[in-house]
Amino acid sequence: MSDIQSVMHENRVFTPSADFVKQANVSGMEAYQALCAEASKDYTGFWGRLARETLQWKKPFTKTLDDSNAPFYKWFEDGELNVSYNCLDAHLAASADKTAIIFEADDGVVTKINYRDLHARVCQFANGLKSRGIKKGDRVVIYMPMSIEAVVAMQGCARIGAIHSVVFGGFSSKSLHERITDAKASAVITADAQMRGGRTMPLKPAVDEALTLGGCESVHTVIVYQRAACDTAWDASNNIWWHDLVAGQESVCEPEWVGAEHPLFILYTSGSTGSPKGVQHSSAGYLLGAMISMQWVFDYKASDIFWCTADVGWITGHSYVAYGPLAMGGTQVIFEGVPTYPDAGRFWKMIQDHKVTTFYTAPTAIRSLIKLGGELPKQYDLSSLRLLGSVGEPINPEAWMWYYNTVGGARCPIVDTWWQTETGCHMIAPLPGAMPIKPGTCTLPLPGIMATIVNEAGDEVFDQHGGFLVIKKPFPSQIRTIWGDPERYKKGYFPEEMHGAYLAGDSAHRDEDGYFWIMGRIDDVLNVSGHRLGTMEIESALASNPLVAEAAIVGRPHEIKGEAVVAFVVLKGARPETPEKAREIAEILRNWVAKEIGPIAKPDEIRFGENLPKTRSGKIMRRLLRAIAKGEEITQDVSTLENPAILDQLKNAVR
Ligand code: 6R9
Repeated sequence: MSDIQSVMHENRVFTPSADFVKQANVSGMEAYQALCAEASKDYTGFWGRLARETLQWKKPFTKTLDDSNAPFYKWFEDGELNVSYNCLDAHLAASADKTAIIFEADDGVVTKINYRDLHARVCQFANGLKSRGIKKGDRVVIYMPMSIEAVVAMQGCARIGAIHSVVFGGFSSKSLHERITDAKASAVITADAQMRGGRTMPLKPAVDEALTLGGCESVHTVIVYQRAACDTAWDASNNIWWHDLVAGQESVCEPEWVGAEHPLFILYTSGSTGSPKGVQHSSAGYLLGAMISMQWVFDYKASDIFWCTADVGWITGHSYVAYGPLAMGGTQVIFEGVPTYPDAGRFWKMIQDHKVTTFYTAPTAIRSLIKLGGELPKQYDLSSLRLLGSVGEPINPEAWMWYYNTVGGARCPIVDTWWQTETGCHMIAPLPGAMPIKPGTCTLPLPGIMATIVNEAGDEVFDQHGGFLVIKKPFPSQIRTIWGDPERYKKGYFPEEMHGAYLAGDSAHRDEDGYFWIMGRIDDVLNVSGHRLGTMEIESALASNPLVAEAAIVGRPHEIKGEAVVAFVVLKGARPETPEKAREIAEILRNWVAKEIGPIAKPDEIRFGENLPKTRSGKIMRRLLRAIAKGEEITQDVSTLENPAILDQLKNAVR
């Protein structure tokens, strides 16, 4: 990017208000710096202190970090605890009556459950699991809709030391099968159906089908939660209704005390190549990360009403739905449905109705809600909000400004949180009462997270050209291994050139304040005529044009330039009706990008769609866009796609 001016120079800086700073858990930049200094001075002492102060231990640990077999790190290894105890029992003495979960169903029906009742339900369910012979170390696949029961299922596994692996309800039977067999699961927990956008979508048939695909002999139990009154095929040899499983079970269940390193869960995530990787997380280190980030980044207070919109099928739904908020003893909203049903005001109405204070969602949700109703938030009372969060991909400054002004009333700091399935919790994110924020940057690493940027040789670079994002030292919440494939873990995340640092797979650069700007996955960086271009930079340039709602950039091999830039664009208004009109707007946008970044970044091709192909977790599926850009037939699995029809529209678009 040597001679291209990055568009990610942001002059707008938002300093936290004096009131926010005053009440913040980490109050002021000096307080943040003091924590960083403590971590630099005595790294293991710092994490040891936090682990002692934050978690409740059955047996205290004596050694903080064992790095003798790096990169297979062990934290707090001889300590014993139980994650479900920390999330539930820990609050019973002081706040048994406090609401733990406010559940809003797709149809708007609201159910609240307090800590006492949630504890009892988790215990009953855990006893139910035990009654089926499920025990410590067994793997349990959870394939459920967003519900109180999904959280009960996860917590119930944690209570008996079973290792859960949640599979997002939008995955196909084939993906489910892949995960069940890789994890050699003993049981599957599912529901008859899920409700989304007013529709009943059966879930159990996918489980039934997965189990017929072979290699699932390990599964001896399928537990089915009844969500809808729909016909459900039944195999009496191993199927059991959730309500029958828990009927008559005791509402107390002594937790299984496990070692700090006992795997809490496996969560499958896609790598750049090959089959999905089973990211294995620990018990203590993982929970510490979830809790400490709740305190630091979400500035968690006992009075908060916290709402993270992520599905429990993703890491965000693990750390900031199933574990973090409960471990803090907080009240949280869980939502079954979709943001556009019955209309695009649903999120805003829910914030108003439940008096949400902390709202955490993804840029893609924000952008689509801007497109569907940029003025809608104004119709609701959003004055309960005090903090906003963003996760999943870089947030372009235009969407950031709208989120800040229209949703947050120019009053709420935005925490743009960079992290990954593998890191377990936030890594680079503002501590909102400490650092000034700027649209588009996730700012600075959390205290004790030694993130930096290096070149191909693993040497640190501090300039604005950027390089690979790495984390130099091990940290408690990190991935422990890839389930069943330690070699892949070692090779993929700790390649030799990185001298022992964790390679995140993202590229980034730092600005003059040392703030990190994520440029995209390493494989999303284009090389056009020898110039390195972040796809995100071009996307951001396009999105800053008043005509554009959303844009995605991919590379296509090009004879002369190495790679050509292909843009997929969603306009704010309707899609251009005629080829002439499409070409005219494309030319305007090409010139716009030339002006914003430089002629080198001008898209060679622009295709207009009504939307972009997205997973149900909201990530743009760039690999599909790459196939379309290359004119290839799409042979990949598209079962996780929210909107498959969009592919044909983009394939046939004029360019
Ligand atoms: C939490 C989560 C991880 C990848 C990560 C990066 C992208 C996530 C981001 C972000 C820029 C942010 N990513 N948060 N990029 N700014 N605030 O999303 O985990 O599904 O494993 O994805 O998502 O590319 O490497 P996961």
